Amino acid sequence: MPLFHAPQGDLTRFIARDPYRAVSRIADRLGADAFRGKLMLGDTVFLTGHEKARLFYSDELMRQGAAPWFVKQTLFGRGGVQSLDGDEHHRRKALHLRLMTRDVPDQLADAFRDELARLADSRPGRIVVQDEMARILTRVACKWAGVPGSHPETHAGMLSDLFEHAAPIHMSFMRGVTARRKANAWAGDLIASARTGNLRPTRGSALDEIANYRTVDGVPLSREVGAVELLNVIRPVVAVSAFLTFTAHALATHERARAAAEDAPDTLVQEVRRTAPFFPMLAARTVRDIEIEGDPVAAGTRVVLDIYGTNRDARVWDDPFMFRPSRFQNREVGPYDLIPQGGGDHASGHRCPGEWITIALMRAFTDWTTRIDYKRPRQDLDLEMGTLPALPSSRMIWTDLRPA
Ligand code: MYR
Repeated sequence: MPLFHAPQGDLTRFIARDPYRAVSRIADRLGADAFRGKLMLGDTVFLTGHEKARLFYSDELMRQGAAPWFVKQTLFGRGGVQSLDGDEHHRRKALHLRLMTRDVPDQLADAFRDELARLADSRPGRIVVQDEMARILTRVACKWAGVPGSHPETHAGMLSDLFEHAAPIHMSFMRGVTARRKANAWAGDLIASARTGNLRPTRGSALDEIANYRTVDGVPLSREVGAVELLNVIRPVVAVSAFLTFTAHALATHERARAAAEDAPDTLVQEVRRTAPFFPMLAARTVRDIEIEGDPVAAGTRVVLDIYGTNRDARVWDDPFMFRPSRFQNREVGPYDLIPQGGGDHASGHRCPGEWITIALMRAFTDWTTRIDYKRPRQDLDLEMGTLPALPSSRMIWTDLRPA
């Protein structure tokens, strides 16, 4: 049977208004987990659910030329690992995996725990969780990446703008574009200084490894691509602040979250990752003419995978719209079931190499919340579903923070 066509015509505005729920809403209406539609005037196949996630990560799809134009101007920049395929992707991905795995998640979590303890000891009268965590994580990420300077947190706003204003759905998109220009200049200077010897980053740090990296052709990365890759290491750590804000939001809105923070913190971390409106969807292109549901799809067609909807696939998750950390107790999670940071394999595919770092930082934050006292003044807890990421309106305000 041919793929259904979305009835709405070009879906760009529909998706821009409700980026997390639009694809699964159409899929539900059509009763299908794959359908055709137009996106930014181009023919597109939309996929949702764990079975179609498996297809999305097959070798019939590639990333080159798939990312929408705007993420190159903001979130990802140009020429980084996200846009590569084949041998150079493999080599660049191995670099990122080297930088982000082994004992790195634990190291970062330890540094983060120290910072959180200091924050509680300073007994701040009021914090905005999103902004405070972005500052702390910028400090942690820059130190670990070998970036010199005693106050790296001054870059937190610039780094946050890269992911908070990544898409042209609001006027504030220009903040994302400006941040990319400034961040590339900042990181490009660091790469250049590490190469000339003006800076001597710790051996094996991200700055050292990226400055000295050689492509499959044996040449160094250009200054701009080096900057993009250094930012690809630092920015996602700062972006974990959004997951921490979603954790604070869950604690404010679900009794089950508060119980799990005490008794089974790992399950809370996973349920927040499953439910948080963090990254809405991913894009790829077909490598060759293929068939989806028996319907021919031409080579080069854009294919979009719905992350938000896949994490709520009722064939995988009971009561998928319920917030229930206990669903993760004694549960094996398949590579396409829970994909807030991409699916499939970390080494060979495009799954985020920072996933373990995210989990370790969220776990440290969750534990910390059980050892502090704080008040939550009246505030607007609604998630702003029309923004990316869809943070709570208040960004989570806490007052009277102190050790318990
Ligand atoms: C990272 O820094 O790589 C992770 C940041 C995640 C931010 C999530 C929100 C931005 C999504 C905008 C792009 C949408 C692409 C279809």
